[in-house]
Order: sequence, then C-alpha cells, then structure tokens
Amino acid sequence: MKSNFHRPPSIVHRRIVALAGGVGGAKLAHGLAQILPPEDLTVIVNTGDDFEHLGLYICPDLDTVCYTLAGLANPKTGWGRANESWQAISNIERLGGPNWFRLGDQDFATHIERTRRIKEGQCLSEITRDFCKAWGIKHTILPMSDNPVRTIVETDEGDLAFQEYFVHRRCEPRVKGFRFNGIEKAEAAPGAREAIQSADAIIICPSNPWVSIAPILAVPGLRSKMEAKKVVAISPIIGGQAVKGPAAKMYRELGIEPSALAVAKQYEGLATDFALDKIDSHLEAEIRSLNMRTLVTKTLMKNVKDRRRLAEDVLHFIGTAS
Ligand code: FO1
Repeated sequence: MKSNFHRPPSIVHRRIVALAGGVGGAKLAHGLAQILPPEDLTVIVNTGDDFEHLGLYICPDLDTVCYTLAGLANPKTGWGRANESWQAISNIERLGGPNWFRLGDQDFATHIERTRRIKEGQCLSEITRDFCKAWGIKHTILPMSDNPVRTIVETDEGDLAFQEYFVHRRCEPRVKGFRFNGIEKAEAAPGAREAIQSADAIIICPSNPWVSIAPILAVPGLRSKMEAKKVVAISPIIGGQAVKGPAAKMYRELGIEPSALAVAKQYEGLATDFALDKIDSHLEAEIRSLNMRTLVTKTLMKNVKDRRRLAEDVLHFIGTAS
C-alpha cells in the first residue's frame, strides 16, 4: 500500500502521536500515515504482548503496525505477512514442536534477525527503526519501551502470559484482571516522551483498552506527559461488540457492560475528545457529560479507504478544537 501523505487542504497542520495495539490500531495508524507527512506522525506501540517463543523474541503488535504501514500485512488476519508460506512451522510441528502460535516463513525472518540483534545487545527501538527503513516506512514507529514488559492475564484458571491466554487458550479462561510485569522499571523508548511533548494531539487508536492501550499508559512518564494535551480516543467497541478480539468479553467478565460509554469512562481524566460510531449515537450525551467533546462517525474500518476516511474525520475533529 502506497502512502502519498496527501493532506487535504481542510486539515490543519498538526503533529500527532498515535497510541496503538494490534490490528485495529494498525489500521487507523495506516490511515493517518496516508495523510500526515512523516515528520508529523509518531506511532507508539504496545509491547506488553511480546514474548519469547521457539527461542525467538516476538513483538506481535509492533510487527502488525510495521507490516500494515509497509503494505506487507496479511489482509485476512491483519497480523503476519501477506502471501505467506508455512514450511518452517509445519516442519516444527512434524518434529513434535509447538505449533499453536502460527509463524509464517517470511515472519520468521523478522523474529530471527530481531533476536540476533537483541542478543548482540541492541535495543528494540533501534532495531525497529532499522527494520522500518528496510521496509520503506517513513513515519516513526516506536515500541513503548525498550525494557521487557509482559502482560499477565489473571483468570479463573490462574495467571496466564498474554499469548498463552490470547492464542493458545483462545481467550477462553474468565478474566479477573491484568498485570504488566516489569512496568515499574520500564523506561519510555527514546523519543517517545519528546514526541508526546511536541505533539498537538494524541490519538488513542481503537485498540483494546485493557491490554493494548493500558500498558502504554502505564509506562512511567508517558501518561503524565499526555495530561496537558488534547487526547482523542476512538472506541474499539461498536454496538456493544469488539470489532476484533476479546475486548467485549473482558468488559463483561470484569462486570462492566461493553459499550462506547464504558470505553469513554475508562479514559476519563485523560481523553478530552472521544469518537464513537454512528450506531452508538444514543450514548453521545452521556459521554459528553464526562467532559469530552464527541465525534459521531463511521468508525468501522473494513477496507483501506475506510482507514483514510476515519483518519480524516479524526484529524478534522482535532482541527475544529478550540
Ligand atoms: N494470533 C492468533 O490468533 N493466532 C496466531 O497463531 C497468531 C500468530 C501470530 C504471529 C505473529 C504475529 O505478529 C501475530 C500473531 N497473532 C496470532 C496475533 C497476535 O498474537 C495478537 O493479535 C496480538 O498479540 C493482539 O494484539
């Protein structure tokens, strides 16, 4: 997918930081990258989903955002690579190795090379910068931190590492809470705080608030830097359901009715502005009463055009702020 950074004249020049998790976040980041020039967009990505598997250092959300911006993502799953082959994982399976986390052959190359460089002592943000360059990505993509942070899902079957819960157990265990191991010692990746400091607005992409956005906000120093800023959150819940993944199930299991209003309440005190889908317009007044400006629009991104349209809507909305 080619980015031509075409900013419609009606969109005022703004420097944007987008916070993103996996597929939903990557789609909006891709829409933003089609409009904003590289110097105006930094995407800070969740690394709480990262894990070590088959001896490799795997960063699912970071890779999803990078592959999407590079036009390399698998259009069906949203994660992994397009036109992928599966020889390596099939052979691992044949040898009796773990096959529950589907790594494609092209994707393997990313993990192997990243792991080699990590073992040499290089940091994740540096490796990501070089990979982005190699993939032709011009905008800045930063991991939230170079230090390992690991999301733990507390369930009725005990604590589970994130990918164990998400992929291996297919999100079946009942959720009781979340922890982000290592978060206290984590430092924001180089450039992340500066990007927030100099941003005109922060966009919280429609990613899972519990496990994609919460870890980024929990990195010491990041949330506090956002507090004086215009922060626009886009609801990942549409009509009471998550577009993808377990967000709605998580709300229910935590005793909260999943809705755009529930998402807005979660970002209360941080988000100044909130975008919800037309289907949820009946919740607008209540969201406004949380002291947020609201944008009611089509938030579902079914295709590349939708990504750009939503990005334009959100940027217009930011531009109309007082
Ligand atoms: N998600 C799955 O549901 N099943 C998989 O086998 C799987 C493999 C996978 C490989 C590489 C990668 O970057 C992502 C992958 N994902 C897979 C997605 C990923 O685990 C989750 O979508 C994110 O961690 C949540 O944002």
